[in-house]
Amino acid sequence: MEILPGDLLSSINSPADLKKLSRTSLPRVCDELRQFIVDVVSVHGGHFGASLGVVELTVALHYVFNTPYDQIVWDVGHQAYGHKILTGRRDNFITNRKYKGLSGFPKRTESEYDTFGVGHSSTSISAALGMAMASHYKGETDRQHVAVIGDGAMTAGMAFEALNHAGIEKSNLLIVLNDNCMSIDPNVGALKEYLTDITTSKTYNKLRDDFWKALGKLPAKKFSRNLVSKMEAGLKGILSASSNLFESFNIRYFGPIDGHNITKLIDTLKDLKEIPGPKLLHINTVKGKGYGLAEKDQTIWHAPGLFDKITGEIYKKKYDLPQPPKYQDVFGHTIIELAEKNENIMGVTPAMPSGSSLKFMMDKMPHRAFDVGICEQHAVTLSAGLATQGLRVFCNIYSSFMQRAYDQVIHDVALQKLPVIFCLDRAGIVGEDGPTHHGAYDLAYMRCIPNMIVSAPMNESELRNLMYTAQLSSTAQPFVIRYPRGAAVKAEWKTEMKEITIGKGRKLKDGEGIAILTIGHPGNFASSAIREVNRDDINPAHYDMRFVKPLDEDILHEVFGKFKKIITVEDGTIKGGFGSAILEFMAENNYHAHVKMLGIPDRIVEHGSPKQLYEEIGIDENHIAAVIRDLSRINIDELLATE
Ligand SMILES: Cc1ncc(C[n+]2csc(CCOP(=O)(O)OP(=O)(O)O)c2C)c(N)n1
Repeated sequence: MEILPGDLLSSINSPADLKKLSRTSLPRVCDELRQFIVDVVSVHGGHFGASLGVVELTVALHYVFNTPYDQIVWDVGHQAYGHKILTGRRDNFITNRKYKGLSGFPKRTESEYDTFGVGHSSTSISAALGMAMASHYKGETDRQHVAVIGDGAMTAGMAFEALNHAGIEKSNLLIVLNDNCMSIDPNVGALKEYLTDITTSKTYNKLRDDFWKALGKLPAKKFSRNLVSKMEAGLKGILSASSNLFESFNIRYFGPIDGHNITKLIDTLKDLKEIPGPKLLHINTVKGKGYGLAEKDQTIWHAPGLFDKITGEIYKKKYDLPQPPKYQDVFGHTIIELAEKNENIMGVTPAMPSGSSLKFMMDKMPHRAFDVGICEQHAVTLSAGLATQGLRVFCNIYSSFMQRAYDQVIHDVALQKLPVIFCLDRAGIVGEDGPTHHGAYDLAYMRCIPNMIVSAPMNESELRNLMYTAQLSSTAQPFVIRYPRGAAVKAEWKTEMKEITIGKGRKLKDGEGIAILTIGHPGNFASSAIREVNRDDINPAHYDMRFVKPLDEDILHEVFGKFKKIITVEDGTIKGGFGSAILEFMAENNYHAHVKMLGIPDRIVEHGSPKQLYEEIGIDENHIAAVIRDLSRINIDELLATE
């Protein structure tokens, strides 16, 4: 079905076209843009509510600023669909997040309007400040730099590090704080309360309106630093002590204004363009604006999947037989089961209660499970602090977001050998979110840390057993359990939990000629491949290693003693990952075998469906089967003689 943009939107191929339109036609542009996002996302998928919420802001920014000379940095970038559509990518937008299509996030190689690659949150102020300082240094005093950051992303330490610096720089930086009171789940923390206070303070809002009225009476040229400072001083003097966090960073605070009032936005942005130096505009918006259901249930409509745009029915595949649960749900239910028996258990998530399913425990045991905001570093050190007091914390962080807390993992947890349990969700290939979100590196970056146990379950009962083992008081070490996005393996997931000996793998199948060593969920791809090649009388052995650290040396001595052809399979980076660990073992023990390593190659893997990407990198069933067949034909003695 062809999706046609409205008349005005179809005439906009770049911001220059947008600027040709009269101000009075902009509300219609906003309507058409919103409709186009609804039309495309309902059929092709993607993030939803966030882009709807910034339609007016997007139009206003491109109308007022001279993009791409003026630079806009979108934080996270999941809200930048309108920006993509207005900047020459409208007709291609149906390829958004698809294999070889547009990225779901701004990306420098995709467009000159995408000033900075994003996906992980809270980088926009630092990046825009860097750009602004570069312009200042080069004497480009007319150049503007805008960071658009949500109230959720604002909770991260990195955003505050950037504010702290921005306040002493003279460069042209405008921070637009898009306050919709939501992260993916409802935003949390004192900052949220603070922003709500400002927004609802009657005294403040009256003063602010008077201030803006006064500004409106002045010709634009008169907006000298001095004049505005004087006027602000009057305003600030009357404000309560709690009301100017940003001012205390030496950043001028403006707002809050209605982020859906396009006229007001344009007037305000125009005014702010005339004011040099760092400043922050606080706007209030509604996530999902214009699509009733998305306004109402903002978490579900953050990224709802495909839906019927008329009825709002979110399509769910229907099956006759019960289906395997998601790994995240197995985690979410299992932690409650464990916590019911072990009163020391706590749960921590940095802003992903729904995504990690820790929400189940937060609802049931609100004093023992916490969302701490988009603050991975804090989440890790907080867990370490709790662990010093004898508590067993399951700190659930997406694998790629954990990259941000690497120092905390080493410095605060591993060095002190604190028994924090890291559940790394979305490990491996995540699919449509692409390279910023693939959990490619965790096996490599965790296994090089002393004191760390690093494991990956091949299915849901293994996940439960690992979780059970990790919380036992005899396990007095940091413990990583990494598992992928999406469905586990068996519908009957609620198996009785059993202790697993740490560092012990499983021989799934004996065989001849070739041994396949796997870690985690891709073991299932290998099992299917083995069934496939069995038809040709090829009979490889299969070991699910379970642990990358410590490695099961008994199994490995058996394998290297018996087999000269070995295949390793992982859904992590080959360099430094599981396969590398096997090679290290081989070298350290003077074995000599041909080892073929399958996993994520040493290049950036782009976005696409997990199936497409597994095929591309060659860890899908068919490719593993092909590698087994190839290897089975090789004369190993000749090969090893040449290696
Ligand atoms: C470092 C990091 N942690 C977590 C996420 C997951 N994430 C994506 S969007 C989002 C919420 C962002 O909220 P906000 O900045 O307020 O934007 P909104 O979606 O409300 O427009 C989160 C937690 C992320 N992208 N990066």
